[in-house]
Amino acid sequence: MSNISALQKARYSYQPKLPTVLQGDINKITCSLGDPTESIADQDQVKALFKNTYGAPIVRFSEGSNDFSSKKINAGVILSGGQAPGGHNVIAGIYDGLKSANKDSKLFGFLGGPDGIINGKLVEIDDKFMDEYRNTGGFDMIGSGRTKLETEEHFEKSRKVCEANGINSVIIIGGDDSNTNGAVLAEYFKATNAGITVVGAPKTIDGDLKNEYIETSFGFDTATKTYSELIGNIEKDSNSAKKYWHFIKLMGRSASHIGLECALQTQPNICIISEEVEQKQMTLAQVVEEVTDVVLKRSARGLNFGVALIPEGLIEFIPEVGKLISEINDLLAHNADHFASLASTEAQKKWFASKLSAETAPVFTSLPTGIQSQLLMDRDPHGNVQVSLIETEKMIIEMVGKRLAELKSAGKYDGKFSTQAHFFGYEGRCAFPSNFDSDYCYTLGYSAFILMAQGLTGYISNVSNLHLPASKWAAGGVPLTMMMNMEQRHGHMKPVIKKALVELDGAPFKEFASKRDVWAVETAFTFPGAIQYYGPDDVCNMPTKTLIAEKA
Ligand code: FBP
Repeated sequence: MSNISALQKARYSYQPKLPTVLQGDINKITCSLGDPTESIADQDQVKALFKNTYGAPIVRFSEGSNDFSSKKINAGVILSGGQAPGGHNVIAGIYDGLKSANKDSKLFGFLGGPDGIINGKLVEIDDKFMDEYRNTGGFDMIGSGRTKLETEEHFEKSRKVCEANGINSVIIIGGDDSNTNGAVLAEYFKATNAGITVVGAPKTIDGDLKNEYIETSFGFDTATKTYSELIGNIEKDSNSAKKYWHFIKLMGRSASHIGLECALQTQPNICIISEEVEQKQMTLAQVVEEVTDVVLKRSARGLNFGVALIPEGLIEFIPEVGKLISEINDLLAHNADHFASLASTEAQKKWFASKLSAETAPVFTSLPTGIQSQLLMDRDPHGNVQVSLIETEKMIIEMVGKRLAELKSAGKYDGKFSTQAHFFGYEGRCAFPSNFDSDYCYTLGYSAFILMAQGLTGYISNVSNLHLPASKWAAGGVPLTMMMNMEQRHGHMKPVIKKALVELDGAPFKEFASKRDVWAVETAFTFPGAIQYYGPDDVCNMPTKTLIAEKA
């Protein structure tokens, strides 16, 4: 029996839409170069670190001519970090561009993420292999990984692997950290005359790799539509049974873009935005009080049910908990062996409680014990707390429940608070890419090929005007150094691509803020339903509400 679904079969033959400028003969495209560029901040320091790649111009594609057909390019592609719908289509776009320019060019896939280029694990991609993954979700075609490609040893090993396989271009499909590393690798290859170029593509469901030039990272569209379908279904259930408060934690690591987009799509009673919590310097008790207040107001109307969205990264944005986490990080970094030698979680917690400052120790002890343990778990390879493993939704439920119990015994509340906790994250990362992500990713890949065929390095593939139909999109490349500033990482100042958090004066947040008080007390749920791949444009080809609001 075949393991290919009817939808998968149908999606194999979906032809992603390209902007008009990329629709014709690939040998009739020209790269127009703009003026030299600067980094967004800390220009002198960034320039000093990227002596060979700093200041490159923005590139736009237009009709013209090129010599791509005379070039034999061997490229290697890496999928880096968490899965995001559309990654396979970036590879398809690179593959089709490369083969249509010159049939003798080759595309290799590095296996298992950055480890593949470091350890020489790669596979050549041919028509048959590629066709099995067109328009499908997941990163299973070549796998992904979270190894940080950042040391000179990594770069040297990568150079040798590329040389041994005749690879002269590397494409890194990743988020802000992976593209930062891509920029450093590009600089290294240029400084050492390795003759290998590096181009990036903006990936992450979190939506936090965006700026003036990158309108959205790929995967955000499909992931938020998937979560919104699920949230809408839960809202329908909640409003049918009228007996549960559903607390839904949503992925997105630090930024609350996913929560905000899902709130705009589903109009829940509560959606906490971490960036607002931080800006208002709210304590955990205040966050709990705000949630409790909505529960009380609905209860007063006889509505003992509702839906609350909680961003995955919330706890890091509550200033007092953020301080606690950074103290824990420091203690872990400097006492790793001692920490590991402690026999039980209880002993570890006790040790921490005795080492924390007078300011953060009470915050630690006030947290539910489960959360205390989760805060001490292993960090990811980038040193981040693994927020996907911290059950913030259960913490809020527990603390709101406690507060309501106090109010009940004081005779100030007589409602019911029955709860369900959910976490939506992994459900959305490998969904079949929406038409938007299928088209966007294919265009990103096709553009990445053009950048490398042009011999450009240290660039990220760039597609803009994404609120318009695909035919009207503009495509080109933006130098990675342009998006950089200096930030403190692990005690050292490092050049990094600036992460985009939710802007509280931005149009999507303002739209949400203008409506949330009504959504809080009334039952104004909306039900987006499943992603549609075939049908009218307004059903199957709409970008996110975030993108539409930002471009309005
Ligand atoms: P990227 O930044 O690599 O795209 O990954 C994002 C993400 O999905 C976050 O939303 C989430 O916190 C994290 O990955 C989960 O990581 P893991 O896959 O290692 O559990």
